[in-house]
Amino acid sequence: MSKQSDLHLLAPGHAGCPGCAPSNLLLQICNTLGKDIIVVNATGCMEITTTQFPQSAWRVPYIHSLFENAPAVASGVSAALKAKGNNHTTVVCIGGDGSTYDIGFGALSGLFERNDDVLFICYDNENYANTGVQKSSATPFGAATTTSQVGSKHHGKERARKPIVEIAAAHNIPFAASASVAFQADLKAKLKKGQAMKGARFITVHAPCCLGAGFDGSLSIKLARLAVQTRLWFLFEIEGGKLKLNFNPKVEKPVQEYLNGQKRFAHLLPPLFEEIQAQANANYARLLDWHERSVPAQKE
Ligand SMILES: Cc1ncc(C[n+]2csc(CCOP(=O)(O)OP(=O)(O)O)c2C)c(N)n1
Repeated sequence: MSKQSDLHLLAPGHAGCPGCAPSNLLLQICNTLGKDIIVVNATGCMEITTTQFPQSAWRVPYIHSLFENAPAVASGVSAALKAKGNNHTTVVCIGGDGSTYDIGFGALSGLFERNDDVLFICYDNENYANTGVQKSSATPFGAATTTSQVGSKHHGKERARKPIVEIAAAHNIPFAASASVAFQADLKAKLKKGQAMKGARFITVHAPCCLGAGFDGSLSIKLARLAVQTRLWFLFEIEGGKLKLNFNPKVEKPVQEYLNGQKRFAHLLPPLFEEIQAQANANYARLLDWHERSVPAQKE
């Protein structure tokens, strides 16, 4: 009889850190989308840790490509499937936030503009983990990385993260969404919905990096959940210009509950906590307002 792990489409034994949230996410992606997919993966931890020659953890067809062209390779695979008359296989392009927000963004924007038939998923671990934890444009305000240092004049990253879901949606693609590795039912629903649609679909998933953020891997899911509860990450989807908040963090939970558990925020003092809380509340107000204008019947 086969073991439970034999049924997983991402095999155990890859080289992700113990408790790695992005690795957990890959497993959820593969098991939710099923066997009829082709994965195109940009460089990054999720490529390095799953494909150490001569082994591979992938039990689905898999292509690694560069940051600059992974979305273009996915578009090409999609065009080839169409030419062969295959309209059932889902082309899934996976990249980290460095790949998605920064290094591969030009090709991704092109994919969106052409509305190519690809489900793009970003594992947002909020840094360039694979090269030693440099900041990306998804790194949150105030976080220390090797390129957003802390000293007498600097207090970590000086700018807020890019609103990548809104930037994706501004390309007028059919589906752009934000999910979290800790909210599995919501994530699964978004993956299934994205898979069932045609055209360019985008989902970014918060999957905090225990190595880069400085916390014990056993806390990955707890911290990912706290990010959503403290308004530092949101679960929402945008379709046809309308936004739906999938989880409403109505009761304000102090941002410190999330920040305190992580070394990258250990230097923060009260004025910066207040600034981060103000940013969190402003983002919540902005998204809630968009939600209420989009879905009036759901207004409470
Ligand atoms: C064009 C280019 N720039 C930089 C690199 C070096 N590099 C390799 S992995 C990596 C980090 C990528 O970060 P991200 O996409 O967030 O994935 P993660 O490592 O966090 O999994 C970088 C900068 C590269 N390989 N190619």
